[in-house]
Amino acid sequence: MIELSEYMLPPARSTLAGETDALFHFINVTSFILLIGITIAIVYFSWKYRRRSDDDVTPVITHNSTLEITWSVIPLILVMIVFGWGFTGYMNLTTPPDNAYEVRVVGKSWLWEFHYNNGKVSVNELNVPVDRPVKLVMSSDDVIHSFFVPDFRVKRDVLPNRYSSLWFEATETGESIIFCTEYCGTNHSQMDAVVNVMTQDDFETWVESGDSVDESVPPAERGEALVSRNGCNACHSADGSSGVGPSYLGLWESERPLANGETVTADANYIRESILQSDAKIVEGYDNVMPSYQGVINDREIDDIIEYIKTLE
Ligand code: HEC
Ligand SMILES: [Cu+2]
Repeated sequence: MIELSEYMLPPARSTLAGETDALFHFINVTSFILLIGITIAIVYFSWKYRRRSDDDVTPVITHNSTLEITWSVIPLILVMIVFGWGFTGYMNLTTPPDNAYEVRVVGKSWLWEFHYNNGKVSVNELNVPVDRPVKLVMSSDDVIHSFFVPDFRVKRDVLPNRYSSLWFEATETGESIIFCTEYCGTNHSQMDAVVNVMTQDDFETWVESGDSVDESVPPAERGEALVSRNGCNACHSADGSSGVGPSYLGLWESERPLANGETVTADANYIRESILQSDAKIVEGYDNVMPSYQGVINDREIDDIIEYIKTLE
């Protein structure tokens, strides 16, 4: 079975992945055996009972109880096995252990926010401890998204106005990919993130660390890193090309035409407002799709982002 998994599936990196894979292989292998058996029977019987002469007459057969019971009971048993196995697997996947570490997940078009229990927030990077159950409590700020980690074999829809949850326990450290698997608009295909599984100690250190600023790095460079870490680049470019959102190139202190006909100067306050209350002023020609970063990006970080935008003239 392990060989089969390696051939057909991504690596299994959670405690329940093995069970899910085993059921998947059971269904595949039994279907394959039945396919071969039935095909051989069809070919053999067509040959054995072929018409040999013109006065070959098919005998009248009303029924054959043994045969009928056999072909009803065998599939019934198979279906019951698959049902029982699938149901216990489903229950295990939907019932997180009591000691699970909880992380709040917010899906937004088109990024993932992760809120930890001490107020720490990360964007598009979920950090979790290895060998410890983690429960995700998820909701969406806009449309339906879906949270999928192939390596963990977990997937669940993320809905607006309602919580959904899933849990997993990672079995090895390293990175795995998170996909959004519910088509959610223009940049859906870029709505991916990573789960970074760390040792318990590394995780404690990371989650306890304040958002300390590395003073040795110039502010504009920190800003550039922030813009990439917070998923801004999915919609904004630094080279003048416009994507879902306008480019940062030449933005600083330029006159911005707004959708309501007014014009504003792109100063520090305007950029700050654009990040925290993205729907306050909409740039003409663009849709109001930028998520709000209120509670995700703090003032120090906004300063750094502004310094970065200033360099793009
Ligand atoms: C989902 C796409 C998306 C993401 C992600 C996004 N933005 Fe935006 N942003 C937009 C769109 C669209 C506009 C123009 C409409 C508007 O004003 O809301 C915009 C407008 C802006 C503006 C005003 C720009 C101008 O030309 O006047 C700034 C500044 C800005 N975004 C910064 C950011 C930063 C910083 C981030 C990351 C922390 C970010 N955006 C993430 C889509 C996005
Ligand atoms: Cu999505």
